Formats: sequence, C-alpha cells, structure tokens
Amino acid sequence: MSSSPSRRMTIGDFLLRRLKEAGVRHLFGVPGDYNLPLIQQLQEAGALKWIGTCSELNASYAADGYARLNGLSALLVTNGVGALSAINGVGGSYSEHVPVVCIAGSIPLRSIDRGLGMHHTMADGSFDHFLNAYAHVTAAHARLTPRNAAGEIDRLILTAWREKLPVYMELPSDISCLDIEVPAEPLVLANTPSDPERLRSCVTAIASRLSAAKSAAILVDADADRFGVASELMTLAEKIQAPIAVINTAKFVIDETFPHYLGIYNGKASEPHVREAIEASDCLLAIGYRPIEVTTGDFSAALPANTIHARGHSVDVGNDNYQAVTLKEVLKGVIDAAPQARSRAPRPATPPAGAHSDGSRADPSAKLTQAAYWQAMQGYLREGDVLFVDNGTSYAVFGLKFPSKCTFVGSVNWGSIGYSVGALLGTLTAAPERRHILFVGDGSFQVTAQELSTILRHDHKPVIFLINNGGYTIERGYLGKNEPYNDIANWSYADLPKVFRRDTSARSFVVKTVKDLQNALSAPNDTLIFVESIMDSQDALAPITNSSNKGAELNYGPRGPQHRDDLQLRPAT
Ligand SMILES: Cc1ncc(C[n+]2csc(CCOP(=O)(O)OP(=O)(O)O)c2C)c(N)n1
Ligand SMILES: [Mg+2]
Repeated sequence: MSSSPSRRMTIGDFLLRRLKEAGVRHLFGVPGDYNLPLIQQLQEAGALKWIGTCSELNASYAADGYARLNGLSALLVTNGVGALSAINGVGGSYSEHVPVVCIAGSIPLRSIDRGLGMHHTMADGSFDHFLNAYAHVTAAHARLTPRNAAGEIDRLILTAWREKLPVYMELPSDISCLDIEVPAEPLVLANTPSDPERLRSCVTAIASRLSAAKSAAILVDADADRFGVASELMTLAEKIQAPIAVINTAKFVIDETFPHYLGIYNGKASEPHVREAIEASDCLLAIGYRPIEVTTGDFSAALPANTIHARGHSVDVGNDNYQAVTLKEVLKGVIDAAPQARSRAPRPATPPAGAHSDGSRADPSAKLTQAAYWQAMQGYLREGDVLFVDNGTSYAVFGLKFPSKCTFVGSVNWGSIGYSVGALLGTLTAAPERRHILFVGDGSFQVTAQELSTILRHDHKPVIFLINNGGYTIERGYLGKNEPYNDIANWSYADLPKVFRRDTSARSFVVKTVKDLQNALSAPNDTLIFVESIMDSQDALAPITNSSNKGAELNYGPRGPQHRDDLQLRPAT
C-alpha cells in the first residue's frame, strides 16, 4: 500500500479535478444521456467551463485547436454516435501529434454486466466496438471502472501529455457519481527524466558531430512545437551559427524573422538556397521529421545519409539509437556542449513571398484575383496573430512571410476540410486576447459552418477570410476542371453572422474588387469580421495548381483520367 495521502471523491469529480490540474480550463462537447452526470458535476463544481458545440466533429476540432495553444485539451461525447462523430478529429490529432483527452460518457456498467441491449450501440451484444475503434487513433484507451478509475485517469492524461497524442476513455454513466479513493496530491505533468548515461552519450555524440561540421543545419517538423523546443533550437542555431529550415507542417515554429531562419524545405520544390543548405549539410539535425508527399516535393527530398534524427523521446545518431532521453534535455545538453561558433558569412536573406507579386499592378476596380488577394493579405498580418488555413487554394498562406510571434494552425498531414472552423473556436477559447485570422474556402467552410454560431455566442472576434469560388477549386487541379461534382451551392456566406446571432455586431463584407478588399481590410478588429471574397472558380496560384497536378500523377498513375483533354485545371501560363 502506498503511503501517499488519499481522499474520497466521486469518479466524475476526480476526472474533472485531474483535467484542471493538468491545465485544462474548458471542456468541449455535446450532451447526451450517457454523459449528463459528468456535465452536471462540472456545472456544480465549476472546475471547468463547458463549451457546447454544434457537433462532436466540431468539438474534436475545437479540442485540437485548444490543445495546440494550451498544451492539452479535453472533449466529452456520448456513446457511439458521439464517439464516432468525433473520431475523424481525434484521428487528426493523432496524425498531427496533438494531445487531446476524448471522454465518452458510455453505457452503464450495469448493462454490460447483465448483457442488456442499449441505444447508441450496434445492439449486437458487444460493448467494445468504440473502444476498439479508438485504439487505432489514440496512444492509450480505457473503460473506467470503480477499481481502475483513479489509476487509469492519471495514466491516460499523462500519456496524452507525454506522447503529444490523443487518448480515449469511456466513463460508464452509472459510475460518474460513485465515490472512490483517490490521491490527495495534485497531478504533476512531468516527463520521467532521461537516463543519465544515455543522455550524456547522446549529447556528446551530437556535440562532437557538430564541432567537426563545416555546414551544420537544422530541419524542423511539427514535433519541435509540440515538445516545446523551438526556443532551444533557436539558441542552438545562434550558438553554432547554423541555418534552420522547416517543413510545411512546421511553418511558424521557428520565428520567420529570426536571422538564422532559412525558409521551407520541400525537396525539389524548395528555394535553391534552402535545398542546398539542407541537402549538402555535413551535419543535419532533424527534429521529428515525418515526411509525406506534400512536404517533400513529391518525395524529392534527399536528407544527408548521416542526418541526426531527434524525436520526442529518442534520438538516432549514426548507427546508435538513444532511448530514455527527452528532446528538451538533449537539446539543452547540446547547447551547453556545442562549441560557440564565430560569426560566419551572412546567410542569404529569406526571399520575399515571390508567388504573390503581381497584385500590386492590379487596377483597384478590377475583379479580385488570387494574386491580388494574397498580396493584400501579406500586408494585413501583424505580430502575434494566430493564423489558420484550411485545405484549398488558401494554401497560398504558405507563401506568406509571417511576422514575429505568430502561431500557425494547419493540418497538413491529416487535411480534413472544415477542421479550421472548429479549431478556430478552440484557439479563441484558449487565447481570446490574441487576433485570430482564418483563411478558408467555401467548400471547407460548408462542412463545419455551424460552429461560427458558437464563436459568435462567446463574443469572439476573429477575422474570417472566406474565398467564394463556387466549389472545390483545388480539386479541379486534380480532376474535374469544369465538372459539376466540384461545384457547390452558393450560400450567402456574409449573411451568416446575422443568421447565427440575431444581435450580432459582426462586420460582414462581400468583396469583388481590390478596392472592396482594401475597404474590408481597414475595418477595426473590435468585433468579428467576416470577409467573403468572390473569385473565379479557375483562379489559383501556380504553386497550388502545380501541387494538385502532381498529386494527380501520384494518385492516378500514367493511365489516369487527368491526361485527357481539359479535365484538369493547370497553372495559367
Ligand atoms: C473531410 C474531407 N473530405 C474531402 C476532402 C477532399 N478535399 C480536399 S480540398 C477540397 C476542396 C476544398 O474546397 P474549398 O474549401 O472551397 O477550397 P478552394 O480550393 O475552392 O479554395 C476537398 C473536397 C478532404 N480533404 N477532407
Ligand atoms: Mg472553393
């Protein structure tokens, strides 16, 4: 028996207490008969604030956005129907390495014990379908019981935080109000410290490679953000005078105004100086590198064979693999051990966003084009913004240069359309004092548009830039340039703030020309701003269309339909 002090508490209250101790201040979700006892406990204890969403899918996206800014989040769904609605978003959190605690208020243990058929199940006598489904998209899962609850709640929350991955727990509806014995001590979010010998050897191995190097460089993926080591990486780059590049999944992780920041590495699609610095480096330190086709210039990325691969909890240096080390401790050790380099030749300055340069000559009364739009957006961004992009031609955001201290929220690996609208609710809830800007297409927006109502309900003041181009333009670059399956219904988007909140003070704009856009951009940020920009269904920046065209080659192969005449949108020549 452990001698730590304990106390009695209901399982529901203990779960809420642990979430709060882990820094979670809000719970997203949709009520259902199986989870109502926990929501009532939340209401009575006032431990967390309930943020009801229009759907569990949106709750899962909101929780993902919240965790990216807050470090951990939670959502609450009901058995089966709620759990499966949320699974796309939780799968996204798994793909994108975001720590989310997904709680399902589930069927009572009484029914499981007695084999009673219940609603929100398959009515086939099995009660494990949803646990099994979630096993594939989480780092850990459990059904709570009065015997395991105290241990499992801590195990799951700590696993989410340590692994930067989602977890799933079922809280049967008849045990939330049962008393159990729980630890009196608060939950401490901490990693188990590194093994001292492994850490020392790992740091020595990296530091000696770095000191012998003539062209060290650092390449950063999203885990540098998730494991909170961006500032260590910048300190290291400064000390050893090495350039840092990121891949698309990690745009913003390294401050783009940092003198050693190089730009985005994307194989053959990179700027030549970025490609050279990474591929010809004699000591490349890669952080959490998880390449996919769209972050490697269609697999043309070629990292040096002797690249050091550092991940959240392990490192590869040459033939050695170091376990029981944490990324932060490794980098801190390397910063101390690495030799201070003399200032080297100045690095090539990051080129300005070249893709968006022909908008300046646009006639103010001319029809708005993507080129003019993105050029104007470059000027709109300011220090400290939280920037969002959804799938679509709005991926042009990757060509913008971000001011200092911006946070960028995207989902390059998972890429589920509509993610950004739900996630926006999450980041607004986590950091309402910052300016949040969403770049979204009409097609993506239609998937999760209702969550605009929750954003308005809580008086948030984001800026939403929606491109109304009549459908799925980015898909036209794969296939179906003019096909009706890429068309969507033409909503009156700018009217939606009024529809979702009668007394809204939101400022809505329908923009058709450069002049209209300039007018919208001059609106003060004292309320929600919704800017619907009407653009041509065949208009997209060349890098976007090129990427879609290449995607079609990869996806459909040489016999694919994309080769037929006029079936595919191609870059304007
Ligand atoms: C959940 C989901 N369904 C389908 C897709 C495929 N998809 C990717 S982009 C896209 C179209 C996006 O259209 P829109 O948001 O209007 O952007 P546009 O390219 O028109 O600017 C679709 C349907 C997806 N990524 N996610
Ligand atoms: Mg569109």
